[in-house]
Amino acid sequence: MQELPTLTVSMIGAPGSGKSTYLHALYATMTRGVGNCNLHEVTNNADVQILESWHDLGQGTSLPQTSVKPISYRFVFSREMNPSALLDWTDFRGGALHDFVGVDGSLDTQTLLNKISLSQAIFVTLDGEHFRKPVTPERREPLARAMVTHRISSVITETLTRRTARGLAWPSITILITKADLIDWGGGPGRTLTGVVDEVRNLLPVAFQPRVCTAVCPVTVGPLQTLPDGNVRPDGVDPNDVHLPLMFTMTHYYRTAAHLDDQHLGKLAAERGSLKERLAALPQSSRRAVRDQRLRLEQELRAVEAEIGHNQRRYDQSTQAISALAARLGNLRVFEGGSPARWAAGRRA
Ligand SMILES: Nc1nc2c(ncn2[C@@H]2O[C@H](COP(=O)(O)OP(=O)(O)OP(=O)(O)O)[C@@H](O)[C@H]2O)c(=O)[nH]1
Ligand SMILES: [Mg+2]
Repeated sequence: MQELPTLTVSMIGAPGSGKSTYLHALYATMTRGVGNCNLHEVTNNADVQILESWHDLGQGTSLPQTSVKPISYRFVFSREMNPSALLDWTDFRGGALHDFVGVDGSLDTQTLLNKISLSQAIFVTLDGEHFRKPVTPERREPLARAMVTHRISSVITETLTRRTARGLAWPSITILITKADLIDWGGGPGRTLTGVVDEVRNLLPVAFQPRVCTAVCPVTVGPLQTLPDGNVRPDGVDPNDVHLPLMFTMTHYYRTAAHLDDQHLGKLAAERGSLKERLAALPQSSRRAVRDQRLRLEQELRAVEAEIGHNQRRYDQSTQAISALAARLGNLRVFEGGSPARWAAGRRA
C-alpha cells in the first residue's frame, strides 16, 4: 500500500458512555460509504470481527465491556476510492481515564495518556442520558463526576501543553452526545441543541478556549433497550449522524495540512525569488568559477520548483477535500476559540 499520512484518534469518556458501540456503528456506516467517503480496516480479520459484533448487536447481543486490554484498529479513510489517510484508532475502557498512573496504576491508563498526547483528533463521549433534563447549576457537579469531565479536561489540557512544547498542531476535539435517541429534541419542554451546547460549554470549558477547534454532535446508534439479562432488544439498531464526527475530524485534518502547506509554499516562493535574483546578478562571464556558480544555482532552483509543485498539488488536494467534506457537516456545531466557526457556518442540512 502507498505511504499514507497517519492520524491518531483517541476516544475518551466515562465507562458505559457508548464509545465501543459508536465505533462499531461508525465503521458499519462508513464501510458502505457516505458522500463518496469510506473506511475499511487494514486487517481482514479485524474487519470481519467488527462487522460480526455489529450484526450480533442487531440480533440483540450487547457488545462486551472493553477490558484493560485496549483494542487497536487501523482504518483507511478513502475519498472517491482514493485512500488518503490511515486512522490509528484505539478503543480504551472508560475506566482507564480515572485510574492512576505509576507503579500501582493500570497499564492501559499510561498507554491511554501517551496515545492522547500523540493524537491529531480527540473524541469525547458524553452520555446523552444526562442531558435529558437541563444541566442546571445544582446538577452540574454530580453530572460532571458521572461524565468524568474534570479528568477529561485535565487530559485535554495536558495534551495541548505537551503538543505546544513540541511545536505540534493541536488536535481537533469532537464532543459526541451519545445515545441521542434518549433525548426529547421536540419543541416546548423538549431539549434544543443550542441549550445542550451551552451546558457542554460549562462542563468542558477547555474545549472552548482560544485556538481550540471543537465540534459538538449528538449521535445515536438506535434505541438500544437493555434487557434484564444484559442483552439488548433485537432490531434496535438504527444509527443516525454517526458519520458526522468523522467528517469534521477529516475536515480539520485537511485544514491543518493546508495551513502548513500554505506556510511552506510562502517560504519556498521566497527562496525561489532569492535564487532567481542571485542568478540574474551573476556577471556575463565564461569564467569557470562563475559557470559553476550558475550551474549550482540553477540546480537549486530546479529542486525548489519541484518542491513547490509537490506542495501545491498536496495543497490543492487538501482544499478540494475541505470543500467536499465541509459541505457535509450537517447537524454539527463547530467552534473555534469558543465562537461558531465561520468556515462551517450556514452549511447546516
Ligand atoms: N439507547 C442507546 N443506548 C446505547 C447507545 N450506544 C450505546 N448504548 C448502550 O450503552 C451501553 C454502553 O455502551 P458501550 O459502547 O459498551 O460503552 P463504552 O463507553 O464502550 O463502555 P466501556 O468500554 O466500559 O468504557 C450499552 O448497554 C449500549 O447498548 C445509543 O446510541 N442509544
Ligand atoms: Mg468500550
